[in-house]
Parts: sequence; structure tokens; C-alpha cells
Amino acid sequence: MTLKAIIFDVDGTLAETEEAHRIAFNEEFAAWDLPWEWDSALYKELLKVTGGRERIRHYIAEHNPPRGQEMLQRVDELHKAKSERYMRKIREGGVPLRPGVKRLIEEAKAAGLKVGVATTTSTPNVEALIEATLGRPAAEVFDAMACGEEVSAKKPAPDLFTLALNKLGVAHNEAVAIEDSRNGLLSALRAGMPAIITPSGYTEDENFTDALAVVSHLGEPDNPYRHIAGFGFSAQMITPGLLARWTEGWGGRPTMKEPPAGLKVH
Ligand code: XBP
Ligand code: MG
Repeated sequence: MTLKAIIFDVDGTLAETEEAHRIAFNEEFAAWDLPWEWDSALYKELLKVTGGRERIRHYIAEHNPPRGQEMLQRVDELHKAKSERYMRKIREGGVPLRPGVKRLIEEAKAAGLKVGVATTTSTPNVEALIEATLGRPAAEVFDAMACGEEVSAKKPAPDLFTLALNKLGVAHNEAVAIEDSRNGLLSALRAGMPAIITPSGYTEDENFTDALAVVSHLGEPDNPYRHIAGFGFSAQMITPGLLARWTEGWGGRPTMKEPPAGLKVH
């Protein structure tokens, strides 16, 4: 494999956005006079279902909250209002990019790699986050974006990573995914891609057994990552050079269940 692209997840990976999502859901529920409150423990459970609309439907089905059946008919409306509320919060600032994200994007571009995103959230949310954190349009920062509204099956299905690969014009074995969740890892593996995991607050105890490497964040020169599992034991930052070395032996195929054995740890 020759590494040609890096594809980033957004929520939890580029930034710790899930608290802003959770608060936006709760504020919107209150605005609709719904006696629904998603605390952190419940939200952690609900995050297993990717996509905000899907998450609301799942909550109604599993928790049978007051006015659930009424709201089932209005999920799109409720979710649209939540998304607008979320974007307002993001535009106010206060949700920074995680360590090493800006650095790795810049280093990847300087090394001639393409950079994309594959996310279950919708395009305007990504645009708001990138504008608020990098001060530039997302379309200038990324060579391609694959967002939730473009596919019928969200993560852990492979569709979003496959779409990002197609838009970037690279093969599944020429790109690496950067993810924070088990669902995201499965999505990448099912698309035939290797993945590096930087767990986020809500995903840190998930199972990342099949990842190439698990590190606390991407690392900065003055803020090295903490190695958790896999490759990268002796490194301090995820760089394009390291990613190219770690993915050299990658022989993954779309829909594969296990990564290939026998990759050397550098
Ligand atoms: C993130 C999600 C998203 C957000 C909410 O998953 O599951 O649904 O929580 O976003 P990933 P929307 O990081 O794996 O893409 O409400 O806009 O769907
Ligand atoms: Mg994520």
C-alpha cells in the first residue's frame, strides 16, 4: 500500500463535540416542552446509535418517554432545530480542535496526501466547526467530505468511508482512517481501510482491538500522546511518515472482519 490519503471522522475526533450535541438536544427538548433529559450516562448509551435522528427514534423506541409517539412523527423537525442550535454553539467558539489535528492536516497536505472527512453528522455542522476553529471554509481545508445526509446506512456500515474514498479518488488500501469510536473503527474496517484511534471522552472504554494504533490524541511537539495500544509505542506524534510506515503491510479488503496479522510495530 502507498499511502495517498487520510480520512478523518469529525465528532469526537477533530473535536470533542459530543457535549455540544448533547446540550443542544436537551435545550431543544426543553424548547419543545418535552420532559426529556439526556444525562451523560444515558447519552453514552445513546451514542451507540450514530446519527441524531436515528438516536431520537431509538430513544423513543427503547425508553418510551412521555409524548414519544407524537414526536416520532416530528423527528425531522426536532432534529433540524437541534442542528441549528448546535451550530450556533459551535460558532460561539469554545469547542477547539483536539491536539495534533491542525498539525496533521497541514503536514499531510505538505506531504502531498489528500485529506478528507467521513462523518455521520451533516455537512453544515462540519462547515460550522471548521470555520469556527480554522477560520476557513471546510471545502478549502478538505479535498472531499462524506457526510451523514449523503448515505442511507451510517456507521458502523462502510458507506461513509467508501463514499469518501470514491470522492478522493483513492483505493481502500491507499488511505487511513482517524477515528474515535468503535462504530467508526468498524465502518473503516468494513470499507477495507486501516484505522488509528484517538478515543474521546464518551468512547474511551470502547473496544478498539482491530485498530492499527490507539493513542490518547494525535500529539503536538510540546504535548506528546499517551500510547494505549498497537503501533506507536515509542513515538510522540502521529505524522504522515509514521502512517505511511504503519500502513505499508495493510492488505485489508472491503467487508473484512480482522486486520492482517504480522504487521511490524515501528
Ligand atoms: C457522531 C454522531 C453524530 C452526532 C450528532 O458519530 O453519532 O450523530 O452525535 O450529529 P461519528 P447529528 O463521530 O462516528 O460520525 O445530530 O448531526 O446527526
Ligand atoms: Mg466520532
